[in-house]
Amino acid sequence: MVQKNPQISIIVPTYNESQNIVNILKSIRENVPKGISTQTIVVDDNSPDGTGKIVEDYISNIKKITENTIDVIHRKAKNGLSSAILNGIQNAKAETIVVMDSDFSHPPQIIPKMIETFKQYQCDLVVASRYITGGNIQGWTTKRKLMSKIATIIAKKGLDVKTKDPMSGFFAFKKNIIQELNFDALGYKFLLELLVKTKGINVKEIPYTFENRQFGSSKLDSSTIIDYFKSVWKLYRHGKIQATNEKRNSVRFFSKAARFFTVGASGFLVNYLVSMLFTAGLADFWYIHANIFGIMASITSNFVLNKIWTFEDRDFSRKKTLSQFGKFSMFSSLGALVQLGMVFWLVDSHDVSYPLALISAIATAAFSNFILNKKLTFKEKLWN
Ligand SMILES: Nc1nc2c(ncn2[C@@H]2O[C@H](COP(=O)(O)OP(=O)(O)O)[C@@H](O)[C@H]2O)c(=O)[nH]1
Ligand SMILES: [Mg+2]
Repeated sequence: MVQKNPQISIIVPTYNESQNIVNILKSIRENVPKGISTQTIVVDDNSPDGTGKIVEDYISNIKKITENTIDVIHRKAKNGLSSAILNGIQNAKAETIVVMDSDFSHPPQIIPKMIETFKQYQCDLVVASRYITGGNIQGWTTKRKLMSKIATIIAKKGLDVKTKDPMSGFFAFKKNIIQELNFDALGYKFLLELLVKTKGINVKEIPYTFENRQFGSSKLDSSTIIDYFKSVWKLYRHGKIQATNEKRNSVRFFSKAARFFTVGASGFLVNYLVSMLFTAGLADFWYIHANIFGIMASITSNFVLNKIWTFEDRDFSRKKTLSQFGKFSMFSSLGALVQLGMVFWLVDSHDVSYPLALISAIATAAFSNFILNKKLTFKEKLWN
């Protein structure tokens, strides 16, 4: 007989949850509406307190109900909550996946409401939310509440996430929305990565009260917090890259050219200020010497701004940066020569007025400098 896939897969990651796991499995079973088939997947990271074994024993002792199965994934070591969730997802057979903690902070009574919400709103993702009307947190210290709030604000502002509780660990989604996505699964916050990496999905939040655990202890520690910042940074970069990829090549080309010219203009100012400073301010240099400092300062500031802003290259490893700076300075000097030569040639042999000759020469030198630096200094393709 061919086994039909369950309707819902429920992923329950555990690390040292020996006092909670059996009760939560029972409670999940009791709360899922009758007639809905489930696959509960416990993902245990070789808990020293024997959680994995407890689940195995529980599975072999309970009466088998084919509509409600329990699987357990034993991982070798504590590899983090997000990656445990991802592992669970990879083993989920159902189209609808619920993710929840095993310590009763996420009340299983909400699961039927999640199922109802999918039906009612035809949505792709249901988030059980602490931060919408009707939602609440009980039993957390003020410090922990504050940490959660700050992390939420960082996520919402920094990553432009609209969901009110993007840090929720209690959510459900349709499997098809994660097709073709690659997850870093770093740290604690799988939902946040899901929200950032999916596009145009229909998200619905439903309120619930998070209650701090009665048994066992929290696994959140300083490394979790560091992982959080790492993952926000990664997701931020991800968003940036996506946004640039979406723009048409021509738009990107000209916006970079515009940045390059803006930097060039700022170089004039740096050049002027530094030259003045060395003749009249800091020191009393001969004006030609002062101007050499001015030129050097402007080439350096132009280089740094173009590297960081125009070409968005944040790799400051010493060898690479020095070689880029060498090329950049060379092209800048070359540009100056081209400019001089062209002005001379236009004014002298073609009777072009000096202002017009100067503008054409500056434009030509700046544009060729842009092309040379794009291709050879920052090693970008010309047209993207
Ligand atoms: N498999 C696995 N589960 C984890 C890991 N870290 C936390 N968990 C589980 O994830 C859930 C939430 O963790 P918890 O310590 O309660 O975090 P808190 O509620 O934010 O204090 C619990 O069910 C934990 O057992 C991990 O590294 N691996
Ligand atoms: Mg907890």
